[in-house]
Amino acid sequence: MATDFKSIPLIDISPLLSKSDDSRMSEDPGVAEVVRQLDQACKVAGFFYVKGHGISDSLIKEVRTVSREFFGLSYEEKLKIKLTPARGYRGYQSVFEIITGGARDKQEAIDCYREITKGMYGDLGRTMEGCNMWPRDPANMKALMEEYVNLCTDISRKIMRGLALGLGGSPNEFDGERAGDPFWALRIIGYPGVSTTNGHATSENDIGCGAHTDYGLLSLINQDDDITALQIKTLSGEWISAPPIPGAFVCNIGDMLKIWSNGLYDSTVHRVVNNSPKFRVCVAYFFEPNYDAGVEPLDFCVKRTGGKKKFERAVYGEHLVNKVKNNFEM
Ligand SMILES: O=C(O)CCC(=O)C(=O)O
Ligand SMILES: [Fe+2]
Repeated sequence: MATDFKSIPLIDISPLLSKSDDSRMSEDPGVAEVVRQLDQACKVAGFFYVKGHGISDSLIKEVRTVSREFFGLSYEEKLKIKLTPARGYRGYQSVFEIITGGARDKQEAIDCYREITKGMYGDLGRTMEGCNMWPRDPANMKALMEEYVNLCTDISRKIMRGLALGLGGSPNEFDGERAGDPFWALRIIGYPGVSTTNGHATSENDIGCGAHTDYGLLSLINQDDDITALQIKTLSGEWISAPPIPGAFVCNIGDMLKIWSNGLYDSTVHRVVNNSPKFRVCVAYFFEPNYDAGVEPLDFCVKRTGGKKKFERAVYGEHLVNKVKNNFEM
């Protein structure tokens, strides 16, 4: 559970990344310090910034620039890659088509997921089967985003090793059947500014993304450098802003890590309100469990939390499908 934190810690993860393929990583003092900071951040806020992640500033910016170019296309052009259930809920949705917690969001977005071929997960996978939808223009968008996803997956896997150590497990706790083949998601999001309407009347304090927790394990948020719009809820109900730190990701933990850790780490509620006149771009990468992973409190986490499982077992793919089916107005 998030406490009454006042700011979000910034963590340099470079010592962790350089050692995370070493089976004796936990003995390294640099790794131990990163683990201590990650653990503290997850217990206090459920949110942290990371720097020293190795993705270049220029790639981070280009990902947003190309996204902005896409959102600048005509509505007709964007609709050519429209999200539909038949396409496995992959593709573009326009402003106010996306629903969080029952209310419409002032955002447009392209949703992508790890691709699932027909029959790969049987009935469990059917809803999400499909290929990602990329526009003809900008021509480099597909290749750029695929490169970006690979890099984010690699960093996330390594941060998860740090979190596994923080929880008191072995570094490889989330490899293999749990999240060795992560069902990652990428949401490329545009939030219209106040009165830049895209055909809709909009006003101040319109919610860009309603209050929610993320579904999976770890999210990496790449947000515009010049607009503060992401807000995080503290225990007493106060909203704290997560202003952009150029070159750094905002990271937060999701519902599945809450279950696996038996609540040692919680998924913190957050929302987005773009009260600037400018159009805000955010590219959010989500590192998730394997699609068919069964998620239940890990034994060593149960021991550390009084010996009782606080959460029921969930199957990640079921949890996701449940959420996705309620998120769109089709
Ligand atoms: O736009 C942002 O900063 C965050 C978006 C978000 O929380 C989400 O898509 O889950
Ligand atoms: Fe989120």
